Amino acid sequence: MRIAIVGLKGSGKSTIFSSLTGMTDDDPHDRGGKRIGTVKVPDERVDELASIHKPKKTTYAEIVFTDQNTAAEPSGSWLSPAAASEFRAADVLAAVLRSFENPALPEAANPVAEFQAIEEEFILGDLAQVEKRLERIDKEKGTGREKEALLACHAHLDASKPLRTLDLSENQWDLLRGYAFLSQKNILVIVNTPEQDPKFMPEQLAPLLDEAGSTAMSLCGTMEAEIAALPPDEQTEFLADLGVETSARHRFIKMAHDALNLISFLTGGPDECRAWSIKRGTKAREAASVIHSDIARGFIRAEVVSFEDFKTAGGSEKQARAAGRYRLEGKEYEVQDGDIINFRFNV
Ligand SMILES: Nc1nc2c(ncn2[C@@H]2O[C@H](COP(=O)(O)OP(=O)(O)OP(=O)(O)O)[C@@H](O)[C@H]2O)c(=O)[nH]1
Ligand SMILES: [Mg+2]
Repeated sequence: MRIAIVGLKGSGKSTIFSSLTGMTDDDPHDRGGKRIGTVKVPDERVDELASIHKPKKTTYAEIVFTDQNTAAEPSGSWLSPAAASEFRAADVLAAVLRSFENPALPEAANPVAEFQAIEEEFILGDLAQVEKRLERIDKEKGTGREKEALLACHAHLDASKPLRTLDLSENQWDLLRGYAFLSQKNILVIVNTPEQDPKFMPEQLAPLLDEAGSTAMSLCGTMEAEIAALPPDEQTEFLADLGVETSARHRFIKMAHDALNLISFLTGGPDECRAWSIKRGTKAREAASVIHSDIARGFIRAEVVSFEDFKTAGGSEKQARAAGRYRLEGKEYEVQDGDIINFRFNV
């Protein structure tokens, strides 16, 4: 899953990026100054599966964070065309709101106003895109259904609402997929707090988040970036001083999984044991496409055993089979958290 860090200038995006990835400023940036950091999603089931199969490779589900370098932008805008196209490519956005005083900035901290400003920019950008398309759409044939969906988007955006709260059918969203609207993406909020009050959460934010279909956590970027750069065994003590139980990364992963309704399915064998993140409710064929589009295209059946059943059968495929724990499921099967799946396909 790709998560783009967004937020106004100087809100602490790069600091938050470091606290989540453990990377420091000295780590390499790409040519545009953008940084990319990959973190593993810890999963005990993958560990157990690997201890049984002893595979050549063990792979956890991953989150890839990106941080744009606003300073490298001639315009200095946090939402330059280059940044916007990076954000469009992300699955989810993480918005950093400044609630510490930054001496380099004229404005006092106002995290609520920052959230509103970010939403507004996304809504206006999407609105412009929709209007531009609507101006031309009548010249093309066979675009009736797309136009209908775009008009619904237009009315929603025109009322200053983000597209993620618009109720369209799955088919309609499919027609609009190519636009990669920014206000349609799930947005997770990180309140970047001052050192004196690391758990600060502005009260007025809750109703706005509710309305926007979003969730927030507080995180003191500067302190947690320092902690994240320490060896793991030294981190616990410093986190306890901050009054938090687990690292920024763990807390963020937990929030993302809860807010986005993510689950994992597993694949295991002598070559590789691996976890894959999907949304709850994903059907078997779509889950297969997360591994490879060929497996989805040539999908025949999913051979499924739950992790619990597999464990109960002594972690032995043979015993689990003998006990009738393996099921053959079709493409419409709704994958469950912890399913161990072997896809049968034909291409
Ligand atoms: N007190 C305090 N300062 C912070 C915190 N997070 C970031 N800062 C400071 O705020 C300043 C800006 O932080 P950055 O992480 O560079 O902010 P940014 O959003 O990446 O900035 P641009 O990329 O220029 O938009 C730096 O001086 C940080 O040290 C925090 O949690 N508390
Ligand atoms: Mg930055």
